Amino acid sequence: MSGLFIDGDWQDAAAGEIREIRCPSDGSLVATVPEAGPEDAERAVAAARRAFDSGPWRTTSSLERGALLHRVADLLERDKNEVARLESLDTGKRLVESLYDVDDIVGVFRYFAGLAGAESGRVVDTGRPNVVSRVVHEPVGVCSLITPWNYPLLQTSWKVAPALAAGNTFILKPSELTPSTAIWLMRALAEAGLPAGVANLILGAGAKVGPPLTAHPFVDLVSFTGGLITGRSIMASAAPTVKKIALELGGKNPNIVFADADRETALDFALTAVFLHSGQVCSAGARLLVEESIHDEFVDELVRRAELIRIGGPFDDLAETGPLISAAHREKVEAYVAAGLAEGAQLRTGGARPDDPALAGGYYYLPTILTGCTSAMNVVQDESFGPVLTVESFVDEEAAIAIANDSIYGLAGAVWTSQAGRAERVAGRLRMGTVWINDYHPYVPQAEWGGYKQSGFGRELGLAGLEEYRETKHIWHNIDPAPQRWFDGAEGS
Ligand code: TXE
Repeated sequence: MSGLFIDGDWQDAAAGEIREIRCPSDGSLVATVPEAGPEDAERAVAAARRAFDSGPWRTTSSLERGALLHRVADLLERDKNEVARLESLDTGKRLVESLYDVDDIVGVFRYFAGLAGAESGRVVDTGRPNVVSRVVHEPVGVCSLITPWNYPLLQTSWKVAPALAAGNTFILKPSELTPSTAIWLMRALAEAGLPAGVANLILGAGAKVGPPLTAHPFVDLVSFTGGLITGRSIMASAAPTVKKIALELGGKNPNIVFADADRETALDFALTAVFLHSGQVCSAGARLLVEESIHDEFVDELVRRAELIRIGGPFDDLAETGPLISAAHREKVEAYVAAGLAEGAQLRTGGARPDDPALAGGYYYLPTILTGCTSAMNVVQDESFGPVLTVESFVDEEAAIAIANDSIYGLAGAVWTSQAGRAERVAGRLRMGTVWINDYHPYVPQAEWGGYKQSGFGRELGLAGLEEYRETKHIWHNIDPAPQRWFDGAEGS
C-alpha cells in the first residue's frame, strides 16, 4: 500500500498513518491509503519546487506539453470502466454518472492540450526602431491544487490540465474521502511520460496538510474548490506570501420559473437541477422561485414526481440518485432541514432517511421539498449540499430578480420563460457566473466557470482557465543601447 506520490516515487506517510476509504452506499471497505501529515506535504512542496526551478517541464515546448495531455486523455479512454468504477466506489455515485464524468474529463484534457500552444504571446509596436518589445506568458510556478469529493477527478482535471498546459508543477490534494482516481491519475501521468516531481500527490485531512500546501513560501498558486468556510481560511493562509488564488466555493443557486415557461420541461429540469447526485453539486438548483400564479400546481406536481425518484447504490441500474458522501454530511443535511422547519418552512416531502432496509447501510436521504420559504430564512441562504429544495414565490420579473440576487453566493442560476426578451433581461441582471436560459446544468470547457460574490474568484476552464496558471511578462529589449545624456556628467556649479 502506498498512495503518496512525491518526486516520482510512491511513498507511505512518514508517521505511518493510514485511512480506510469506505463506499457511502453501504460502508464497505474500498481501499486503505496513507494519511499524510504536514511533513509529507512539505516534502511534496519541496519536490515540486525543485522540479519547477531545475526540471525540464517549464521549458518543454508547448507542443510537447499538449501531446502529453492528449496521451492522458488516451489513457482515460483505455481505462474508462476502471476509472468510473473507482469514482463510484469512493463517492457512491451511480456508475452511469461516473462513466459520463470520464467522457467529460477526456474532453477537458483534450481541450487544454489544444490550448497549450494556442497563444504564446505578442509583439508590441513601440514605434522605436532600436527596441524589440514583446509580451510572453510563463508558468506561475508551484501550484497547490485542492479538490472536493463530489466530482473528484473532474474537478481535478479542471486544475491539473491547465496547470500542466502552462508548464507548472503541482501538489494535488484530493478530498480525504475520495482519493482513488487521483492515485490513478498519478499513474497515468507517469505512464504518459511526465518528468518526476512535476506531479505530486498528498492524501489526507485538509486541516492537517492544508497549512503547508497553502502557506508555504515555495508555493506560488493555490487553486481550491470546496466549501465557503474552508475557502476563507485558505485565503487567509495564502495572504502573508501573497499567492495567486483561485476559489470555487459553491452556491445557493436560484432556478426561476415564470408562468409562461414550458411547464413540462421546467418541471423535469427543476427535479434534475436539485436532485442530481443527491444535490451534491456546486451549481445545484436548490432554490426554486416560482411565479405566484402557478406556484401551487407546479409544486404539487414537483412533489408527486420527487416521491417517485428511485434511490440506490452505484451499481443499481434502476437507481436515479444515490447516497450522500458521509454520515457526517447526512447529519449536516438533517440539521439544516430541522432548522428550516423551526424557521417556519413547510415540509412537503422527504425530510427523512428512506425506510427501505436494503439502504440502511448507506448514507441515504430522501428527496426533500420545503415550501413557504423566503430569502430572509437561513434555510434559503445556506447551502445544504444535499437533496433539499427550498421553494419561494414571486409576483413579477422585478421581484424575481431581486429575490434571486438576495444571496451572498453568485455561482449559477437559471430562468425559465417563453419570452426571449424577458429571458435576456433577467439573465443580464442575475449576479452569477453562469446563467442558463430554459436549461439547467450543462457546461462546456470552452466557457469560463466561476463565481460572483462569495462563490469565489478566478475562473476555471475557458481561455481564462489557462490565464490563471500563467504569469504575463512584458520584455523590453533595447537592441541598440547608447548613452541618452539626460545628464551630461559635468560637475555641478
Ligand atoms: O468541504 P471542504 P467539506 C461545500 C458544501 C459542503 C461544505 C463542506 O456546502 O457541505 O462545503 O464540505 C480540503 N486547508 N462544498 O467539509 O472542507 C479538504 O480536505 C486546505 C462545496 O467536505 O471545503 C478537501 O480536499 N485544504 C463544494 C477540500 O478542502 C483544506 C464541494 C474540500 O473540503 C482545509 C464540496 C484547509 N484548512 C463541498 N480544510 C463545491 N464548490 O463544489 C479542508 N480542506
